[in-house]
Amino acid sequence: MTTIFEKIIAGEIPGDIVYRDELVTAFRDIQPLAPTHVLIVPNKPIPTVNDLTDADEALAGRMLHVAARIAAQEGIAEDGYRLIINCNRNGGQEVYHLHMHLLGGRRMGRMVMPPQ
Ligand code: DGP
Repeated sequence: MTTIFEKIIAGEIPGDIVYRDELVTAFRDIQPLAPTHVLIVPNKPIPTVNDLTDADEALAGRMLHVAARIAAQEGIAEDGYRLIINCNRNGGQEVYHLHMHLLGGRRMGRMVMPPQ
């Protein structure tokens, strides 16, 4: 099933794209949780981090490297930021196209909520 992220990558629906190369695209989250909230996504549709294969190691590394480059572009590298990949239900994943959240521009607080 095609996700909303595939449509943004293909240019079929608008996205505030901040970076693109042959492996990944990065665009601003539509519901930002911090002054900087960018999603770094593979150009090809990989549903979750569980679905990465040996052949995707360069892609996975690129996602991390691009996140750091965007953090520098956004001026948040020195103060710091948080990178998050949610996986499946317990991870809170909502869109089943692998993506890394880059969050910064404010103190991010505790890493996870304590059990409710
Ligand atoms: P996750 O819970 O990790 O699957 O995060 C999905 C994120 O995707 C969530 O922060 C909101 C964002 N999102 C959902 N729909 C759209 C959209 O149409 N455009 C953009 N830019 N972001 C979206």
